[in-house]
Amino acid sequence: MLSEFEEVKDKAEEISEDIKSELEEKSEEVSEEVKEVEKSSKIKAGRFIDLTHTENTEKKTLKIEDIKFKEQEKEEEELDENNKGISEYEIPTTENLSTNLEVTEEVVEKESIFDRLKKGLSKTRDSFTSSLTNLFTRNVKIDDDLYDELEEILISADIGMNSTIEIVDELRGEIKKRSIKEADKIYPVLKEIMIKKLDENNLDNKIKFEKGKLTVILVIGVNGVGKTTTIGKLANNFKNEGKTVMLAAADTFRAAAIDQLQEWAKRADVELISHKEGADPSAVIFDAIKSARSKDVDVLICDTAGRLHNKKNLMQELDKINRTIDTHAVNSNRENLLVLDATTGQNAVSQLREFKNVTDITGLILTKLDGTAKGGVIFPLQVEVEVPVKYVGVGEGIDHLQKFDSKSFVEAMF
Ligand SMILES: Nc1nc2c(ncn2[C@@H]2O[C@H](COP(=O)(O)OP(=O)(O)O)[C@@H](O)[C@H]2O)c(=O)[nH]1
Ligand SMILES: [Mg+2]
Repeated sequence: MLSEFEEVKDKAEEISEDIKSELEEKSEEVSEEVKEVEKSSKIKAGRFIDLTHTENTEKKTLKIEDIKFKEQEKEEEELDENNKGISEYEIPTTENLSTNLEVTEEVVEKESIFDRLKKGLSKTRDSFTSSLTNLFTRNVKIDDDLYDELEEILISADIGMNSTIEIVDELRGEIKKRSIKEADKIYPVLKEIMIKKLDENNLDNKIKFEKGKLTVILVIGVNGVGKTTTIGKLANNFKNEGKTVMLAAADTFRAAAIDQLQEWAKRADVELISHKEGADPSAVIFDAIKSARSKDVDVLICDTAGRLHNKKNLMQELDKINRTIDTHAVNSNRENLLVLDATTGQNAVSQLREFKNVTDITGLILTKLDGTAKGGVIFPLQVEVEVPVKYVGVGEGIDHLQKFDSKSFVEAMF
């Protein structure tokens, strides 16, 4: 019995040995295969890392490739050394090179600005275009029902009652005049009319600048609309245009407001004039004007506090600030820009009316378009209250402020 057991045990060990050595052999084969695959994929893909390989393989591939690149770089350097002094070697002229670069940069820049606007308006577009497409493809006939439904869609996109009526009336006229019979042909005509509407009161939306003359921009608006953030972005924009910029921290209501503007001044790399919390805003602006004048600054941007709960208070403060600028920055270009938060929809329209009653507004900046489906509010602001939008905010970053352009705006809405 015992010997039988021993025999079985021996046999089992023998089999186990066999399996073990067979496994070892197989594993060696597989590892060879992996190495082969690795080698060929490396050759095919250069610096490409095959993610199906293990982490170790990745590191190894990178290392080998890095060495290869270093060697290549060395070779190129040596070649450069050898080429020095060879006169017939054709080098592109710096003139050609820089024009080419400018052209490419311009194209890239234009694309990215529109892409950013398009991305910023994605919420507005999503709700707006899907209902429009639905309407125009569903209704093959152009009749009163279609126009009624179109009015509803425009109003629900915050375009406002009066602007909507004006747009739809003009559309009816154009469709008749051009003898358009199919609903799906309405789309481009609607776009055209919307652009025209935005242009009516926005032909001149440039900030006034003149060489050798100071431009003073007063930025106003209720709390939280994005004044301070917008000033940071504006400073960056102007600086990129080659202008010298100074900021005045005339929102002295909270210390945090001054710190926040200081942070933006640092980010945009421009100078800031500030006093302590609670100081007279007009005194800050007075100092800033003096400093801007002595340093030949092109543009001074003044932040203000946004308390609207007491209209009389606000009016008095704005009056005093305006007088300070009028008296001490004589012969300067003036801009009073009202910042409005697009996410508040029709509320932004009431804010514009209220501010317009207490002070001169030369232009609007509509912020937070990236966070709302209410981008259509730009229509009542311009068409009904007749104040041009000069800039739009499409995000919190320093590059997220764009000059307003009706065509791009409408294109991005659709
Ligand atoms: N998403 C988004 N947020 C913005 C934009 N502009 C400002 N904000 C945010 O709005 C908040 C209030 O901004 P702030 O500049 O302090 O407003 P102020 O009280 O008017 O000075 C901040 O969190 C900003 O980051 C914008 O265009 N898009
Ligand atoms: Mg602020």
